[in-house]
Amino acid sequence: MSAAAQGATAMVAETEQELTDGFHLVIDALKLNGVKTIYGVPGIPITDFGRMAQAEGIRVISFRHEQNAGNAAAIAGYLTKQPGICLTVSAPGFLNGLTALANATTNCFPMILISGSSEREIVDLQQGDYEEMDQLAIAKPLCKAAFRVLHAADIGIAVARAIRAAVSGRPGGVYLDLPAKLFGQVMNADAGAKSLVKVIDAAPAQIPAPSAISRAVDVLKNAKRPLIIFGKGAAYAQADDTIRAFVEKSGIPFLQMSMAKGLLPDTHALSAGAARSTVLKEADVVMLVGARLNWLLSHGKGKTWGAPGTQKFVQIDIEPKEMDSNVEIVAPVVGDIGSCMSALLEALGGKWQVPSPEWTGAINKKKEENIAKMAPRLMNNKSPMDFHGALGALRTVIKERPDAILINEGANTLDLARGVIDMYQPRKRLDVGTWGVMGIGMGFAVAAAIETGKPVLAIEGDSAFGFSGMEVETICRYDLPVCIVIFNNDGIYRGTDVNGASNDPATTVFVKGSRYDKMMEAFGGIGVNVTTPDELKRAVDKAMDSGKPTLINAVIDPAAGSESGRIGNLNPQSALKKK
Ligand code: ADP
Ligand code: TPW
Ligand code: MG
Repeated sequence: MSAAAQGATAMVAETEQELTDGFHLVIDALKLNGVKTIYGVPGIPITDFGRMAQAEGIRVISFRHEQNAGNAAAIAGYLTKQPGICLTVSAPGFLNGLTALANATTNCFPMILISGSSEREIVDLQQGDYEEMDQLAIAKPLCKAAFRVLHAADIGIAVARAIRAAVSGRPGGVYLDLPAKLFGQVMNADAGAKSLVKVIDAAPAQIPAPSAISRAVDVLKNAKRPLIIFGKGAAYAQADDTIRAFVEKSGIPFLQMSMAKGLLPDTHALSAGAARSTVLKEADVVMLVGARLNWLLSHGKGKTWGAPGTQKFVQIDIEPKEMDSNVEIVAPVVGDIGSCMSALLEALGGKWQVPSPEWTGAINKKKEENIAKMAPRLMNNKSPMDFHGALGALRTVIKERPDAILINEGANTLDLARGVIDMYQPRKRLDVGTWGVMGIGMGFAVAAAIETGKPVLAIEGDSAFGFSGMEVETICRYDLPVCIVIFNNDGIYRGTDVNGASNDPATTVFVKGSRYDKMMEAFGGIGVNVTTPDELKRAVDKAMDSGKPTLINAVIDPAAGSESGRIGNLNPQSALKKK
């Protein structure tokens, strides 16, 4: 056959075959890998993508700002161990989503940020395209992996790589760059279907070395005053039963980092939460389980801890580079927490020696003292409320509704709620995490409601809420069972600052007597203003019984908080004062 005849045959074949395009290949690749929900904001070039995904049965949750969509995807990843998907437009939308991607990576939450991007040829020659930006280059240092797809035939492989990168090893954020042209590329539908990859065993178990296990057991066995610290990695791992069995069999007291609270009930007999400073100072062996020795644990040294050389650290983590990051780890155990804790549990065997009664006795005494000291503060019914009075009411709410998801951000509102509100079930407390970032509130609330179907209680500082507050419309639009309580103290930390230099307000204060509840009413949700703990409790109960979107403006004494909550010592000024 002549070349011309061959060409003609090919053309006939082409017109007869079924075609697919970039849009559908991305949707099919996500569906094939179990993606049920996409969080995003529409616009060029992904508006049709959202519509088509919706038509293909994926739930597409549209937000008012990409950062909130990104935070929603990130926490969906944390809750489900599947990468949460965030979808944005190019340049500015991408950048809005990037903060959430970086935050997800920092917190070890698996997520994939998918952004449309402009014409490569124009972007690379910097000729001024619509929303021009070299997004791939910008995303790279802020996530675990970043990929760009130029050919429709590569979409299947790209999505597979993105999923593996997000969930395997230490989980984190992945960026997937999809140029506008890709969506419109067509190819043979059969070949397209064959190009898709269903990822097998995306996060393979990582079994610890037997020698590492016996080394750790030796150290634990010889401890007089052992302590376990669980971090959010342990909660993420979903090895709840194994973890509980290990704690109860070993009898070792434990602390739970903020988002690990509830992995075991905070009221568990071995919880040393109410004796935190005592156990950190006095333990002779500390086993970290999915918790980094970062600033949240004073880097494992200094006055929070015992004298240098008096404490040994065992660490369980999936990331080998985490070992010795701040202090020497005498028994590193690298592997996934489920596998490591099972191996440790098995190795305990009969040769285990329960911590001395002096150690557990001393902890219990301290716990009782601290709990007794706190009790009257939590029962005060002052109006305007102080933090403790209001939190006393919310503490009871969670006790009565342990399966509700609690979201928490702010300064005083965060630090005090973390201490006061006991958690009873794993992965029920979601908060500002490793960076202490404000703005996670409404994104987390939306995803928590959607991914779990459980009622959500978001306890928000008035400043913290402002970072994502517009999403109350999203909560109303999707009619989600979210109850937001704003701790309204007229500002950041306190509402009492005065600017002595001009007529401008002080930098930390807001409009006095604001009524955030009216924001909710504007979108058809329920708004309530409360001034006493009793009113607060009643309003929250009603909201959670009804499942209706509700915002409660809880009036807090503007003078009740302290600067930076519990971390005022990190202010540069406080170092100057000390000198
Ligand atoms: P926290 O802030 O609660 O102290 P961090 O975020 O500092 O917790 O630490 C979480 C740690 O858990 C990270 O070092 C991460 O590598 C680790 N991690 C996450 N998932 C797993 C897992 N499945 N198995 C083992 N380690 C994990
Ligand atoms: C993205 C700095 C830490 S806490 C906080 C800010 C602005 C708000 C505290 O006020 P709030 O709480 O929420 O009213 P309360 O109860 O003490 O009055 N920008 C980002 N992240 C952080 N952490 C900040 C700024 C900050
Ligand atoms: Mg405030």
